[in-house]
Amino acid sequence: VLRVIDGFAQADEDTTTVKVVDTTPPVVTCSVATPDLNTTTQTNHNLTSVGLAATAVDQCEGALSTSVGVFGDENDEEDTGDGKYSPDAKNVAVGSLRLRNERKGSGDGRVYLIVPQATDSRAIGASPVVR
Ligand SMILES: [Ca+2]
Ligand SMILES: [Ca+2]
Ligand SMILES: [Ca+2]
Repeated sequence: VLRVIDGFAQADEDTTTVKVVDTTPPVVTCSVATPDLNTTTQTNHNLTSVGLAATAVDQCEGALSTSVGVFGDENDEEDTGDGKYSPDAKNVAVGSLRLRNERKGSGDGRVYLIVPQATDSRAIGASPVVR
């Protein structure tokens, strides 16, 4: 009900429809417990849990589920110098993500890019970045 009151305190009522348009993307926050695999173990080609945590909250829709994308700056299929190990990312999801602890012997070190993403019903995504 829409109530209108004029300057003489006379009121009238009518019904109206208020349309709520969600233009705010969900807010995604994330962290990794083990940002540097080298400090915990040698580059032994093991898949190591990095302790990825991420939450997504939308103003209109509340908590949303978060999907995860992983990218590396070295070719997964390439021989690192002492063998070929693939895939370099397993259990790709919040909480369970494991990354292969390796680097190309002749390279400058490997950097993984982890991109958690959440999308609300208006398909607005958010993608912060953790390395
Ligand atoms: Ca939204
Ligand atoms: Ca590999
Ligand atoms: Ca590199």
